[in-house]
Amino acid sequence: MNFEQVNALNKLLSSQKRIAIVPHKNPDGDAIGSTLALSHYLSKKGHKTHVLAPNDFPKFLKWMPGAHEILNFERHNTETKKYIAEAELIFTLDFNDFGRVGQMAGCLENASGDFIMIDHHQQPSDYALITYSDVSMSSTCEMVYTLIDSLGDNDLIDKDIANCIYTGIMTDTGSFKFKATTSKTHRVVADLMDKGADNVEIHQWVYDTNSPSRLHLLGCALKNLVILEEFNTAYITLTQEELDRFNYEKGDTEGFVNYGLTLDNIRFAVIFIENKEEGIFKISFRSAGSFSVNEFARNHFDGGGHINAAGGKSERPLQETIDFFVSLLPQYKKALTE
Ligand SMILES: [Mn+2]
Repeated sequence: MNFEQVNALNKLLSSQKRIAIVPHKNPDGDAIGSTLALSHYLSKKGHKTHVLAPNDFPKFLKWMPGAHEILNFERHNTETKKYIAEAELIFTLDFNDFGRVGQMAGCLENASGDFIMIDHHQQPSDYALITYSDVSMSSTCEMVYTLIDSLGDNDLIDKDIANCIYTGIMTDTGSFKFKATTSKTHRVVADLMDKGADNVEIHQWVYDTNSPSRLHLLGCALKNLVILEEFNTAYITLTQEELDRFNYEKGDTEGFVNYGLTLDNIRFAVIFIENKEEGIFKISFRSAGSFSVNEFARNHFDGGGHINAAGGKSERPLQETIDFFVSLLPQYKKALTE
């Protein structure tokens, strides 16, 4: 955060405010962790806050302090709309475009409160009074830590806030191994541990609570893995029928895409997951090195994200989607194999 932003934010927060805090649709550990951490912090400062999510989030994040008070637009539609309409400040976290909140977009577009964006994705839209955007950050959670610290409130970070922030940093960095993990990230994490973050337990609560059917679904996904050696690329498909067969629950496919990258020489990993209800294939892209999956997703699959992690979608049937995807690879051969 720069000096002007800190000043502007301090001014906005100098009197008690009614504050809405919004993560992106299908919120992950960073989205839930950052919104809850910010909510706990702002309510400690005397504000009235609420986290309002576009839809539900995975079970493995429900242990987080405050998770059960989150309202979701799909299930608590009237309450959510009302709260956002009446909010004086609206923080949007871990996304930078109203296209990322699904059906909730209209609600945000019509809101009269001032927006504050905190986000680490590329190419932020211009909707906020304060845009705190930093693509070099490991996670939005690390940015929330930095924000609290910049406002001179490091002492207000308690165990609950530390646990929320730790979770988002851990999940967004692949447990501290992705490129955006800096020495500063580790210093932040060290401070969070000093403040009581349950580092060992958080890892277990998030990663070691698999159901047998999720592991079987993973088995199915790995069986479907296709390797395109020529392009150092691997992709996985999962159809709705397969998801149903293994009692798919929200969050079950989290992380599956990364298995492709664990193969020697594979630099580009993709997973295509059918969503019959929406009539689309949701796609996750991951890369190792300088190949930008953000650009790839933006250019061809109506999506975006970061250099090494992005998402997108396809409205074509599976085989057409795959054929189209494979047809794109020759033009990227140099970037994928050099
Ligand atoms: Mn994030």
